Amino acid sequence: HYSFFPNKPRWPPGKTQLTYAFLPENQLSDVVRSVFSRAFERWSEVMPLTFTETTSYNGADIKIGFFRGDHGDGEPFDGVLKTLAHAFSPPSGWFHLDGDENWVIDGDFLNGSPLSAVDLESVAVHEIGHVLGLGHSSIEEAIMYPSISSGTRKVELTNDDIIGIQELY
Ligand code: TQI
Ligand code: ZN
Ligand code: ZN
Repeated sequence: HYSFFPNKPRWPPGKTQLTYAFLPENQLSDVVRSVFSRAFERWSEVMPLTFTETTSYNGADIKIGFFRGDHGDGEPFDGVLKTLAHAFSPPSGWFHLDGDENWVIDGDFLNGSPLSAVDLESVAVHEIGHVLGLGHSSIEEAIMYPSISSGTRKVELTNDDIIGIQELY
């Protein structure tokens, strides 16, 4: 079953369009940016909020960046595996990914993937859930379940994720 953060924080009711931006220093390719765009779309399909990329990092509601080790928010990253990413509850908008992970995009994971492979879209869909105000789910199939096997892909929202976000928005 889905959960929320303490006090059930959410983005303000009047705000139907949220903007997101990437840390300019990361200089992400179109391929990487499209993974995030797809991940946002999965949520916007089932809730009354839309997500638009903007180039203004400081002005964006949701600020996405890849960082290594200690990056100044008291939650240092730890190299390969263990912590992969984190996002803070609304309306913080901070969404950080561990730059030391072996991020995979559209991998098939059938053969030859390193043991440390982490699917970027799977993690993005999960972290966007946190950015929007969802906590963890006890249902193993849910996107918001707090564990995923490395080298696997899990990007489809389940009913549990959908009912949770629709209770919030
Ligand atoms: N990062 C944790 C996570 O996002 C950070 C965290 C722990 C957290 N407790 C929290 C964030 C409570 C918000 C609220 O869950 S992680 C997974 C999964 C992580 C883990 O790097 O461990 C995914 C990031 F679910 F696969 F285990 C993304 Cl998808
Ligand atoms: Zn951080
Ligand atoms: Zn989580």
